[in-house]
Amino acid sequence: MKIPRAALIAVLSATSAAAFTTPSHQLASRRTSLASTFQDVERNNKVEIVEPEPQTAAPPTPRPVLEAKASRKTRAAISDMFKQYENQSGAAIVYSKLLEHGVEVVNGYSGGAVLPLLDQFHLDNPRHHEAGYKPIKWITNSNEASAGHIAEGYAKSMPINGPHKPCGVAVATSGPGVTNLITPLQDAICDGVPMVVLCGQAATTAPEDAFQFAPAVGLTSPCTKWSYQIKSAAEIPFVMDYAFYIARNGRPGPVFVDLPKDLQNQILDRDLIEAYIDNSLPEAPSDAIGMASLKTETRPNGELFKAVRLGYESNGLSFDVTEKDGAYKMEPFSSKNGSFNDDHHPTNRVYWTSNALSGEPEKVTKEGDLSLKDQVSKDMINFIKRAKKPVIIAGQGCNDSAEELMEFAEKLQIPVTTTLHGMGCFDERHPLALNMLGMHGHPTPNFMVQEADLIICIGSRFDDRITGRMPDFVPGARKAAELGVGGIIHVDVRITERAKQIEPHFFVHSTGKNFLTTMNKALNESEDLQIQTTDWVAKQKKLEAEYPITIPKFKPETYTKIDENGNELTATRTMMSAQRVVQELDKQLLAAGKMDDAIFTTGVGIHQMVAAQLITWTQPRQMLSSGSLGTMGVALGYCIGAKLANCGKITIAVDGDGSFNMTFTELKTVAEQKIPIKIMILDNEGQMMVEYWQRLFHDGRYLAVRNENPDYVTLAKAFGIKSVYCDNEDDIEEKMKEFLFADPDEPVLFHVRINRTPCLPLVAPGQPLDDMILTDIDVDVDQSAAPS
Ligand SMILES: Cc1ncc(C[n+]2csc(CCOP(=O)(O)OP(=O)(O)O)c2C)c(N)n1
Ligand SMILES: *[C@@H]1O[C@H](CO)[C@@H](O)[C@H](O)[C@H]1NC(C)=O
Ligand SMILES: *[C@@H]1O[C@H](CO)[C@@H](O)[C@H](O)[C@H]1NC(C)=O
Ligand SMILES: *[C@@H]1O[C@H](CO)[C@@H](O)[C@H](O)[C@H]1NC(C)=O
Ligand SMILES: *[C@@H]1O[C@H](CO)[C@@H](O)[C@H](O)[C@H]1NC(C)=O
Ligand SMILES: CC(=O)N[C@H]1CO[C@H](CO)[C@@H](O)[C@@H]1O
Ligand SMILES: [Mg+2]
Repeated sequence: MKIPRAALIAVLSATSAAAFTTPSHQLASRRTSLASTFQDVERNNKVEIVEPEPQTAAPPTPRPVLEAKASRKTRAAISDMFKQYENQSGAAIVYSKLLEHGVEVVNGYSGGAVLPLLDQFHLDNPRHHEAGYKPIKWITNSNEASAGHIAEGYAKSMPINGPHKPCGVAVATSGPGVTNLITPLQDAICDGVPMVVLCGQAATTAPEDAFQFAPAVGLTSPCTKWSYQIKSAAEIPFVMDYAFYIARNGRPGPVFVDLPKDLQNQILDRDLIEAYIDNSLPEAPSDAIGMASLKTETRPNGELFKAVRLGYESNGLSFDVTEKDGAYKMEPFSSKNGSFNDDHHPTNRVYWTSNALSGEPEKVTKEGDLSLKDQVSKDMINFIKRAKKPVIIAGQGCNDSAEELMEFAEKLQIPVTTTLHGMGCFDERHPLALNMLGMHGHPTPNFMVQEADLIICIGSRFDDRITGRMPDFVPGARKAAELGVGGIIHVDVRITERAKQIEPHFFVHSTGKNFLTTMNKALNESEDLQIQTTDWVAKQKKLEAEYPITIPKFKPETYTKIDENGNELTATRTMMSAQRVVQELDKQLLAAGKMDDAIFTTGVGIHQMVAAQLITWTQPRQMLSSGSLGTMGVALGYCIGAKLANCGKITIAVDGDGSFNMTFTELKTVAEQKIPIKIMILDNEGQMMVEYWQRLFHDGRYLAVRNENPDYVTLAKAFGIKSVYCDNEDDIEEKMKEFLFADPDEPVLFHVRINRTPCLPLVAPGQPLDDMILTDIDVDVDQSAAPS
């Protein structure tokens, strides 16, 4: 499918690109009708071209002519835009694009297939001489999985008020380099972590099944938002722009780019640019040709233009090539067609469904704008205002709107519970804070979510870890809905989340921030605002007093220890629980006024859930944990990444011995780069989370859950890292202080020997959310409940 070059070079409009974009919310606010078919009507209208008033009496130009003209204009702009990469190698363009996208640090590992790209990072590479920019910091890790986890930790914690949205970058070689990255990629797609992974690949000219070839795109497609192997160095500018856009926008996530070695070395000369524009930019998407095509779109002023459509045929997005003072930019353009587009351009629409939750087939639906003037929005505001037992579930989608959330909750006195990734979006020092809900949630939010008449879920996807058994989830809201006085409101940036787990009465397709700001404005303007929740908040206080999280304590014991001279002696100590140690950590950071400056990472296990429960979360993006995939071994990598992105913060890995054992080779990076992170190993010589399930569901037949650990203090020494040890309640205060505050500029490893305690409460898998195991006694559990 070749486009004749002659047709393209013809007339080029002398007018500049007249580039501008209209934010999608402005487009949305133009809608007024509530008809459920309105959107479709509008779509049909949109397709028609609004011709500008003809200035002379000339007849209107036929559409095909306009399209051809627009196509030439866009192709010319692309040609100009690509000039800045002329004569660069593929690898050099990749590096230039990393700089353009604000990348400051890259983690990775070497290998033959990635050498051209790797060479770009070398400070002696001539490209950096007098280039007028700060070269990207390259960090070599101990394996590619670590590089991925570090990139994730970086992205998860990177400040969100900078010029670029957060994103982590990892670089590796082909074959085993790629397969080692599968775990972080899956981890990132599960938890919505923006990350761009760049890997070498055997040359396109290599024989079949060449050395270190792996079907990288096939392997990574299921665990990325977009995975693509470049077909030419000429594609790289588009590939990199699209990679960063996709990773950072909509619900963020990972992207994989496969870079065959010959194409890393390919020079993008003028001929290649021209051949690309002529032959690889069809007028309709084609996965066979490449990842870019042109698409006819209409600007809000009615002007027809050709957008650059990037990505795969089925899931692509449109961009407007704009020019300002000779600098070209790819502005995202909502093509208002399809869920992939809508997932990246929230429509700010509100969808109301009657009989939601009731399972009745006959639904009445209405939709409108998220706006104070819109009737559907007004109905939603009234729905909220009259609730007597409302609860807000705040998820990661609130990570940039803590202030708005606080304003909203305070105005109506609505208690707020948070998911694992939402923790800190609502300051837990506030009386309305219910803390975390879910399988290991605090008892109070679990009880209150079940009893609530109205659930307002903002930026969370009703994961099974927070709902328990779905048919038994939110019985109170179901009952209230039957009586017409309550139900569910779900706010999500992805249209595809609508009714995925549970059908809401109102689905708001928007960001948490937009929703909360609109609600707060509406409440500011409403004169009859009455607090309906006084009894409900009183109930919260009562439940909190009645069902605190208990801190397991132990009696003093005598034990034998070996002193420095190898002599055995008998000594006394009081062992601690994970809960006790985390409580001390929390206490000291709060007392020192340092909580707002701390970022925590965890592995997976009871130490993770205990940290979630007992740390007083005060800031969004303060808890970096593998929530959805539950990846053991991430704590160290996340923590390194968090420190790289936040050098002024105290970054603390709260790790389990099993989790730490999986990835402690990364201590090498900590030592080599002198990254002053704090690593606390809660060593219960076992995998307590699994052990407890074996106790509950397999009659205590323990297998594969007891660890024989190395001496972590000696291990730290082997890497030249300072360490602190504690196994005794009597010492914990002082040792914790030393760990936290003694050497702020040095990495420290804190080995804490603890007793095996479970993390309670626990909602057994497949049980209703309020059916919690609260105390560690022999409990009567349903052994047939399939743990999952
Ligand atoms: C990579 C990986 N393998 C296996 C598991 C299953 N798993 C979940 S928690 C856990 C035990 C974790 O042990 P540890 O890190 O010591 O945490 P503890 O529960 O003892 O605090 C295991 C094996 C997992 N989550 N991730
Ligand atoms: C690229 O190289 C060619 C051939 O050496 C040269 O004519 C051209 O000016 C170069 N272009 C740029 C933008 O440097
Ligand atoms: C919208 O997308 C569908 C396929 O997803 C396509 O058939 C249709 O032509 C598109 N409509 C417009 C207006 O682009
Ligand atoms: C609502 O009013 C308060 C108090 O005047 C103000 O601080 C806040 O910014 C307003 N909120 C919005 C969203 O306008
Ligand atoms: C670490 O934990 C694993 C289980 O997670 C255990 O089998 C092993 O003995 C421990 N020690 C080392 C050095 O891996
Ligand atoms: C996963 C998620 O929702 N992350 C959001 C955190 O906040 C940033 C900054 O606004 C958003 O861009 C992310 O989408
Ligand atoms: Mg353990």
